[in-house]
Amino acid sequence: VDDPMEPHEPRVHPAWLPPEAFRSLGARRVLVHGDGLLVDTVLHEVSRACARYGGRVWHSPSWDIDVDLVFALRGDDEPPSSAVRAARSAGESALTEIGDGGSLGDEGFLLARHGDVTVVLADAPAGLLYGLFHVVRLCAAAFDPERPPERHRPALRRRMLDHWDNVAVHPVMGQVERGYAGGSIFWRDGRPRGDLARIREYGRLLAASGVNAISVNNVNVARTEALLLTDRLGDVAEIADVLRPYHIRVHLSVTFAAPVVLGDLSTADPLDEGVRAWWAATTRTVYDRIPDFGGYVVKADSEGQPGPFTYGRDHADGANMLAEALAPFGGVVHWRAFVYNHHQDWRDRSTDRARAAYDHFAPLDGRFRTNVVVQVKYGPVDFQTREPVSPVIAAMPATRIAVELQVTQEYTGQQRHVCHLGPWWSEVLRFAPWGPDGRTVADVAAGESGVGGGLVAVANVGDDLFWTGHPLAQANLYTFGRLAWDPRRDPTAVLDEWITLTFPPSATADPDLVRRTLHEIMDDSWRTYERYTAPLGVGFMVNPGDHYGPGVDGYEYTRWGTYHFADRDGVGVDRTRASGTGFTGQYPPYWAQVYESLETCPDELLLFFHHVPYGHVLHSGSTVIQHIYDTHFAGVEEVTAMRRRWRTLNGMIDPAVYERVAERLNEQVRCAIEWRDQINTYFYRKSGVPDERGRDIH
Ligand code: BDP
Repeated sequence: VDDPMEPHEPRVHPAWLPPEAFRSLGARRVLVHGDGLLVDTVLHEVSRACARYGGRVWHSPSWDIDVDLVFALRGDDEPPSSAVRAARSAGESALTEIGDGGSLGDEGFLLARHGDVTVVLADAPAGLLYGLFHVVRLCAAAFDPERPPERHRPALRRRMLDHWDNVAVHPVMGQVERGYAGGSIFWRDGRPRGDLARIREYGRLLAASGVNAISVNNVNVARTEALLLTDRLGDVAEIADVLRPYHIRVHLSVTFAAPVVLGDLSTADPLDEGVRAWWAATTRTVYDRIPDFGGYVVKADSEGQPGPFTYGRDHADGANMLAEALAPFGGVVHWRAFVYNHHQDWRDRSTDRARAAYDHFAPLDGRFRTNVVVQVKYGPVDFQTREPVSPVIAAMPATRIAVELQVTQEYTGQQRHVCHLGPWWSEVLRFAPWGPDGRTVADVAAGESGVGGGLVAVANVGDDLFWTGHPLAQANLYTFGRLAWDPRRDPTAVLDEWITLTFPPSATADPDLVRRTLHEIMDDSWRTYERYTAPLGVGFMVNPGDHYGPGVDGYEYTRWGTYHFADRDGVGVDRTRASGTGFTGQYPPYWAQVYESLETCPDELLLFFHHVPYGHVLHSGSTVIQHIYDTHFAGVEEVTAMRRRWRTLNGMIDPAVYERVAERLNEQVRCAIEWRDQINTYFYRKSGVPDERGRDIH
């Protein structure tokens, strides 16, 4: 309990990086050369593994020793130990061999073998930390004499998680908005939760997946949360102190109305001198307390949050004012592009929520300061299971863009369903908005010469015993970090890493069975989820409010937007230029054309872009209505198979994990059947077209 490095709550089940994951470091002789907070973290991690598995560690020794593993910073100093000198010079030649003698960057590292020694070399301490976790991931392979040298650098500079955690319990949203893993690990009932060991453990998990920034409160900022910026800043500083040893910078969601709410000013007008001075002074105080503070996250003029519109100003005016306050300290504003009219008249067919972010933001390109990041949800609507990529991502070449994903499974089964999102995110990140040979979404997030806005995701962690409610939902968190580090990674390979780290072979009775079974259950689980829920990209057929379970017409006649337009003849939203809302015209020409035409629009997005008759024949050869029936039956069968497979792991893994997943799979089967029956029945009744295979639909 006294050692903050030891998970002190036996009630918390390990996520990735249980102690067994460090077994390959056992019985090794390790040398760490370098100084500073992050180097201390490396030392501490290695010492802990050595204490458990019988190795030894030296910190910058001044004598010669034989070692198996060296962590060293590059530098001009003459280290007394020949082991360090040898490691450095071997590292330099390896870099030349790779064809890149240049910089490893702030966070990159080199892994190379030199004789019997494994060398991790970095320009900066963070590189050593990431190098350590890489060695752990590789297990014995890191010590393979034949292993060729490898250089690793993150593709994206900022890899960030946004916690939608409320400090006080919100009457509707609870402690964590869209949280499916219990309460917040940061806050409880209006105060800090005070469990710093847990936060530190969380930081460690995040660092091992590559995350380097975190925002600690909800984007919907109520008064208690607003106070984090001023009166309660100490609470934020405490979190920052705990996460700093894992190279994680803390950001804060702030309310645009802060000068009024907290500062007793009569206005929050971004062009008002008094308001600017208030933000400048407040921000200075923040940096006095937290020198490496990351910056602000802002949801403005969106779903009822205050913003610059009140004063006749636009998003650029608002964002630039905050950016000006942060600039002297190197901070950034993440200004969210999630802006749309949530008071629509559903009878008015000319409004289209999908258009809104582009209509608001694209005209502002070029007006944002360089430390503004416009944070864009991956799709034009709202974190659905399937959407096209947001056209905003390609529309603002002169703006730093961050792409926002949702790790918390609001619309993808709420951590009661297995839904591994890696393949979906990978599709989004590899999507090339200007056409197949052009730059990808990941390239935009990386930016020219690395100054892009990065990748952000809404977090899925809470104070739950398994961190994420569904133990298998941890894989989404891990995968997010790894794809943010390298968006070209194969998501199945990333999942494989997570499986090995979470269920280390040494800790399971039959590691091959565990691995194979988890792949069978998880690899395609996002597509399975898609099959039994809303069809062909139409989205949003969920229960209003909590967004769980089928609610086919749940939103159809509400002010939040209209999503499927099903009638007796057909279904789907006409978003074409020719006859619909014109949304397709927001894409660069290649995709504008592909989506505009029924001939070329991909099946999985058909109903997002087109309103078609039920008998419309898809590229797959099936009609729309038959596709709906078939996929819904198939989805339920796949979920039933998942449950059957999971049962073969009984006795092979931690019984508590086994039971929790087993219980949730029962719910997933129940809910998938409910989805299947409601969707199939709804469309059968609307269309009157029977299932050509004569299955049971009423
Ligand atoms: C929606 C959520 C809502 C969030 C909003 C957002 O339902 O709780 O506040 O996104 O991103 O999907 O701000």
